[in-house]
Amino acid sequence: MTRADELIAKADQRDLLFGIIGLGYVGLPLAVELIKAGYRVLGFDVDPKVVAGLERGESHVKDVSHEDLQQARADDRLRATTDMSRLREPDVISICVPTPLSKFKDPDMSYIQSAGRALTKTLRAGQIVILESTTYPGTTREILLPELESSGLSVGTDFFLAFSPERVDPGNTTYQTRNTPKVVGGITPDCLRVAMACYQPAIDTLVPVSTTEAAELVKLLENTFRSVNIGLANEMAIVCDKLGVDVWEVIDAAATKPFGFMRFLPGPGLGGHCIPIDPHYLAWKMRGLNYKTRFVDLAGEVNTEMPLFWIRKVTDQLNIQSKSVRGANVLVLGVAYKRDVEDIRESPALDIINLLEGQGAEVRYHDPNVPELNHDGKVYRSVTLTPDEVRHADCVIIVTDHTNVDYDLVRQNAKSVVDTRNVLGRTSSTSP
Ligand code: SAJ
Repeated sequence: MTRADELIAKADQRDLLFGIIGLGYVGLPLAVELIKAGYRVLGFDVDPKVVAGLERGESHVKDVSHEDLQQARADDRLRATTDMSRLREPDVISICVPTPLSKFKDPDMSYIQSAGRALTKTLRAGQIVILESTTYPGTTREILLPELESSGLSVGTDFFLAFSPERVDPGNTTYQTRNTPKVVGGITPDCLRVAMACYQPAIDTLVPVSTTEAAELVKLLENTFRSVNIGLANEMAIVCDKLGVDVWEVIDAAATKPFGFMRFLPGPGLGGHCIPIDPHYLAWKMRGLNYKTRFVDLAGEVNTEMPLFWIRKVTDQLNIQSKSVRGANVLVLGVAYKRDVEDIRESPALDIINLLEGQGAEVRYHDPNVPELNHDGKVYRSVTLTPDEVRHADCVIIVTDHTNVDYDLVRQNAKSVVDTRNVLGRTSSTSP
């Protein structure tokens, strides 16, 4: 029996110990799903607070309830550690670490590289390593493979290596880890076979592709698709503004086309830790091959420009009141990067606050999901949304269309409103 067959047989018997490096919004939901499928999981994280919390049965990930965690920890099937020397124990290791951008918008591969180095120290025959972090095409083959083979073991015979992009949409109650189809690509055919067998009990639909590069590109295509289409919607907002046409009416009417159209909406810009980041991984890789990914770059430019577009609208509203931006009171309504999340990473609200303060405005914010904001070394606290607070503002700019905000209170009391999400245009009630 080959090592691949041995691992597949163990997966079939659920007699595998699954290791997960990185117990965040991707790793922890995956751990819970694997345990529900009958596996045991040993989680690895560099943050002792995360490990201690999990050992106490406390979830730090919104999509994983304490009950889920308690259940997973029953009969000791979920353990967590910071001790990377224990990476020899698991038969399968999924790497779910961050892949941010450096300040020069280049891929920051440091998390993947340190996971690779830790794995090389403990790699043993009969293990499979699966990278899940979003990254540029070629990472698995060019970065991880040589690192792991520096152990002296050979891929496809001693150990196995695959790429399977995470597709977690935080807060999505319809699509979660088990029922979101999972793309898998292996360095060798046996790597693919083993990876599929390991995931199969925990994931409803697996989508094999021919190489790890194909799997890496699938994820980048998915998120670049969103960035480019959101960029088009934002450009339409600028076009309609110049033509004096209501862009929301135009998009709503276009969306009645039952085929060949997909609705995207203009907004304050692009936030989150996926969509503004992932396309830059592709652009960076292609620059190295002397190809300029013009669509990707242009969408990024249009999306990045949107905070400035909306600030001009604030200036227009203040002008109507014969007020300059300098010394004006502006209330920013919503700072999270999208509706009903508490995440502020890459949020365009941060750019809007910078631009307003840069022109001398007095800025306050209200966001029921973000009670405190640490930004550029300054601490802001969310103000309570009251008629007086709204009346105190010379202009209210709606940046995030949370459903738990009383927009009627804004409609009735604001001197002026800049509505980047067309919340007031969409609703007469209190939520979009
Ligand atoms: N946005 C717009 N207009 C739109 C849609 C989004 O301005 O029409 C803005 C949002 O406000 C946000 C940013 O773009 O600031 C990104 O929004 P998103 O809806 O793409 O949400 P994300 O960043 O949470 O993206 C995640 C991604 N999931 C993964 O990477 C696994 C993405 O692939 C999903 O398609 C997306 O969730 C989703 O569909 O909700």
